[in-house]
Amino acid sequence: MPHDATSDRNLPRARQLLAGASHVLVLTGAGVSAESGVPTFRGETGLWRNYKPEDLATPQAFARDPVLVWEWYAWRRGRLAECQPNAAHFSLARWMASRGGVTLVTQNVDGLHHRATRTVSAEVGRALPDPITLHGSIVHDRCTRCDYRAPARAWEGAPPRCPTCAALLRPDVVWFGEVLPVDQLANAARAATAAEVCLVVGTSGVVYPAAGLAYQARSTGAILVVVDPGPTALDPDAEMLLRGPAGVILPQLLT
Ligand code: BJW
Ligand code: ZN
Repeated sequence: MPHDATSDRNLPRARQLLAGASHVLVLTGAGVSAESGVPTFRGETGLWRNYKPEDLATPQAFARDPVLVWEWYAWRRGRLAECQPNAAHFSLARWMASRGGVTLVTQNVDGLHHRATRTVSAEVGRALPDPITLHGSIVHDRCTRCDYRAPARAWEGAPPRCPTCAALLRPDVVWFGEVLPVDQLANAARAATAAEVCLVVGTSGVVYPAAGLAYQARSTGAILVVVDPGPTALDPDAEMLLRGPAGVILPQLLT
């Protein structure tokens, strides 16, 4: 995919900014996994049977029609099973292994950052910190009644039920109108406040409170750098736009 010429001009400056920053917040969204084959939410590829995520990723949708919502998640889990972390996930993980002071916060539920981090941890022979996950994990289930949580198991026919209390299971993700995991959000907010540079990659920047972290970082002095092939809601506040796919831009930026 071609990218904007301004990216080429901005890249050396952005690289310098990052190298000089002792605290960096990296905030990622669905776009970072697009080149792995994971559909984004708000692009053409994000649509499933003509439903928007706002129609399905809510507790109300699940209460109304758990079969429909489970079918969506089963479809997505099936696609994800074929996907691997891409050059963007790996260059981020390797960059984090090469320096301190970087906090990786993701809205993604696909676990691809974790997988890249684990691979790079094995390469460098030490455990790198896990990314902060704001919206949960699609590869885990949890109970709608008790505190059962476990890796997702395949199911056929009726939606799965809790082995402990027999209530309906649900994907372990955060839906619209639900609160984000308190510790993860607090740690992300702390990193936003400390950041000298906030690098935002592959998010439309329309879902809160995640998008608010970029504004929070900026309001406490961070320089905002956005990497995305398309326009995002954060662009007007960004000091630097790097237009292009994350899998192309990040390996050049994070060296
Ligand atoms: C590439 C690329 C390539 C393409 N390389 N880039 C304040 C103001 C207004 C509203 C609210 C507010 N505070 C709270 C709200 C309500 C709501 C909200 O934000 N609504 C807005 C939509 C208006 N937020 C919530 O309800 C949150 N809860 C909460 O705040 O609790 C307290 C509260 C409740 C109620 C009222 C008030 C307070 C919860 C949000 C949960 C979001 N959940 C989802 C689903 C997760 C589970 C699942 O996966 O099924 O999270 S929705 C979906 O959107 C998912 C994503 O993480 C999230 C963000 O999407 P993302 O990552 O930005 O993807 P896209 O598709 O939008 O963008 C992709 C980008 O990639 C594009 O820019 C492309 O150009 C780019 N791209 N290829 C790089 N190769
Ligand atoms: Zn249960």
